Amino acid sequence: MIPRFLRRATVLVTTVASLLAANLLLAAPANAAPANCPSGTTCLWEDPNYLTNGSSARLQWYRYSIANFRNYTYQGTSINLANTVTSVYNNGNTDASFLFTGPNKGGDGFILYVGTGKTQVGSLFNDNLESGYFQSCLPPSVCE
Ligand SMILES: [Ca+2]
Ligand SMILES: [Ca+2]
Repeated sequence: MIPRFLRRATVLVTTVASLLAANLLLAAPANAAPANCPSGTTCLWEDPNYLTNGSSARLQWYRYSIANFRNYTYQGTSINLANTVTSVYNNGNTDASFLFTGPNKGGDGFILYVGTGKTQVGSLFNDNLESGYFQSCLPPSVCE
Protein backbone atom coordinates (compact mmCIF):
# COMPACT_ATOMS: atom_id res chain seq x y z
CA MET A 1 0.00 0.00 0.00
CA ILE A 2 1.38 3.44 -0.96
CA PRO A 3 1.46 5.89 1.97
CA ARG A 4 -1.11 8.65 1.65
CA PHE A 5 1.47 11.48 1.42
CA LEU A 6 3.13 9.72 -1.52
CA ARG A 7 -0.18 9.25 -3.32
CA ARG A 8 -0.86 12.96 -2.86
CA ALA A 9 2.57 13.81 -4.26
CA THR A 10 1.91 11.58 -7.27
CA VAL A 11 -1.40 13.31 -7.95
CA LEU A 12 0.32 16.71 -7.75
CA VAL A 13 3.08 15.69 -10.15
CA THR A 14 0.52 14.25 -12.55
CA THR A 15 -1.52 17.45 -12.40
CA VAL A 16 1.52 19.64 -13.13
CA ALA A 17 2.53 17.36 -15.99
CA SER A 18 -0.92 17.44 -17.58
CA LEU A 19 -1.10 21.22 -17.18
CA LEU A 20 2.24 21.55 -18.96
CA ALA A 21 1.07 19.22 -21.71
CA ALA A 22 -2.17 21.19 -22.11
CA ASN A 23 -0.16 24.42 -22.35
CA LEU A 24 2.04 23.00 -25.07
CA LEU A 25 -1.00 21.77 -26.97
CA LEU A 26 -2.60 25.21 -26.73
CA ALA A 27 0.59 27.04 -27.73
CA ALA A 28 1.12 25.22 -31.02
CA PRO A 29 -2.07 26.20 -32.94
CA ALA A 30 -1.78 29.84 -31.82
CA ASN A 31 1.26 30.27 -34.07
CA ALA A 32 -0.12 28.32 -37.02
CA ALA A 33 -1.93 29.94 -39.94
CA PRO A 34 -5.52 28.79 -40.53
CA ALA A 35 -5.96 25.81 -42.84
CA ASN A 36 -5.95 26.56 -46.59
CA CYS A 37 -4.38 30.03 -46.23
CA PRO A 38 -1.34 29.97 -48.57
CA SER A 39 2.02 31.20 -47.33
CA GLY A 40 2.76 34.75 -48.50
CA THR A 41 -0.88 35.85 -48.68
CA THR A 42 -3.56 37.62 -46.68
CA CYS A 43 -6.68 35.45 -46.46
CA LEU A 44 -10.33 36.46 -46.17
CA TRP A 45 -13.43 34.52 -45.07
CA GLU A 46 -17.09 35.43 -44.90
CA ASP A 47 -17.75 34.11 -41.39
CA PRO A 48 -15.95 34.20 -38.02
CA ASN A 49 -13.10 31.80 -37.17
CA TYR A 50 -11.60 31.59 -40.68
CA LEU A 51 -14.61 29.87 -42.23
CA THR A 52 -17.10 30.47 -45.02
CA ASN A 53 -20.27 28.37 -44.72
CA GLY A 54 -18.40 26.04 -42.36
CA SER A 55 -15.33 25.51 -44.56
CA SER A 56 -11.87 27.07 -44.29
CA ALA A 57 -11.32 26.20 -47.99
CA ARG A 58 -13.99 28.69 -49.13
CA LEU A 59 -11.70 31.69 -48.89
CA GLN A 60 -10.12 34.35 -51.04
CA TRP A 61 -6.60 35.74 -50.69
CA TYR A 62 -4.22 38.33 -52.08
CA ARG A 63 -0.47 38.08 -52.54
CA TYR A 64 -0.16 41.84 -53.30
CA SER A 65 -3.49 43.61 -53.06
CA ILE A 66 -7.14 43.66 -54.11
CA ALA A 67 -8.24 47.20 -54.93
CA ASN A 68 -11.91 46.24 -55.17
CA PHE A 69 -13.35 43.21 -53.39
CA ARG A 70 -16.40 43.55 -55.69
CA ASN A 71 -14.43 41.70 -58.40
CA TYR A 72 -13.95 38.54 -56.33
CA THR A 73 -15.90 35.71 -54.71
CA TYR A 74 -14.86 33.19 -52.05
CA GLN A 75 -13.48 30.13 -53.82
CA GLY A 76 -16.11 27.53 -54.55
CA THR A 77 -18.95 29.96 -53.85
CA SER A 78 -20.84 32.75 -55.61
CA ILE A 79 -20.61 34.97 -52.52
CA ASN A 80 -19.09 38.34 -53.33
CA LEU A 81 -16.19 39.54 -51.18
CA ALA A 82 -17.36 43.15 -50.99
CA ASN A 83 -18.87 44.04 -47.61
CA THR A 84 -19.05 40.40 -46.47
CA VAL A 85 -15.57 39.65 -44.97
CA THR A 86 -15.64 38.76 -41.26
CA SER A 87 -12.35 36.95 -40.51
CA VAL A 88 -8.86 37.69 -41.87
CA TYR A 89 -5.35 36.31 -41.50
CA ASN A 90 -2.00 37.75 -42.63
CA ASN A 91 0.09 34.71 -43.62
CA GLY A 92 2.62 36.94 -45.38
CA ASN A 93 6.39 36.79 -45.04
CA THR A 94 7.36 40.27 -43.81
CA ASP A 95 4.73 42.91 -44.64
CA ALA A 96 1.83 44.11 -42.58
CA SER A 97 -1.51 44.12 -44.40
CA PHE A 98 -4.01 47.00 -44.53
CA LEU A 99 -7.74 46.53 -44.98
CA PHE A 100 -10.23 49.29 -45.84
CA THR A 101 -13.99 49.76 -45.71
CA GLY A 102 -14.02 51.33 -49.22
CA PRO A 103 -12.49 50.31 -52.55
CA ASN A 104 -9.06 51.75 -53.48
CA LYS A 105 -7.93 52.38 -49.87
CA GLY A 106 -11.08 54.37 -49.20
CA GLY A 107 -13.00 54.75 -45.95
CA ASP A 108 -11.61 53.50 -42.64
CA GLY A 109 -8.71 51.06 -42.38
CA PHE A 110 -6.89 48.84 -39.96
CA ILE A 111 -3.48 47.20 -39.86
CA LEU A 112 -3.02 43.43 -39.68
CA TYR A 113 0.52 42.48 -38.67
CA VAL A 114 2.29 39.57 -40.30
CA GLY A 115 1.53 36.23 -38.64
CA THR A 116 -1.65 37.51 -37.01
CA GLY A 117 -5.34 37.26 -37.72
CA LYS A 118 -8.73 38.32 -36.49
CA THR A 119 -11.30 35.58 -35.94
CA GLN A 120 -13.84 38.39 -36.18
CA VAL A 121 -12.94 41.93 -37.27
CA GLY A 122 -14.30 44.86 -35.26
CA SER A 123 -17.89 46.03 -35.75
CA LEU A 124 -16.78 49.04 -37.84
CA PHE A 125 -15.16 46.66 -40.35
CA ASN A 126 -17.37 43.57 -40.18
CA ASP A 127 -19.27 43.06 -43.47
CA ASN A 128 -17.81 46.39 -44.60
CA LEU A 129 -14.34 45.71 -46.11
CA GLU A 130 -13.78 46.45 -49.80
CA SER A 131 -10.01 46.62 -50.40
CA GLY A 132 -6.81 45.13 -48.97
CA TYR A 133 -3.07 45.70 -49.50
CA PHE A 134 0.22 44.44 -48.29
CA GLN A 135 2.31 47.37 -47.05
CA SER A 136 4.64 47.36 -50.07
CA CYS A 137 1.56 47.85 -52.33
CA LEU A 138 0.15 50.78 -50.32
CA PRO A 139 2.07 53.62 -52.06
CA PRO A 140 0.68 54.91 -55.37
CA SER A 141 2.33 51.87 -56.96
CA VAL A 142 -0.22 49.30 -58.08
CA CYS A 143 0.68 45.65 -57.66
CA GLU A 144 -2.57 43.71 -57.86
CA1 LIG B 1 -19.58 38.20 -42.97
CA1 LIG C 1 -17.75 49.07 -47.32
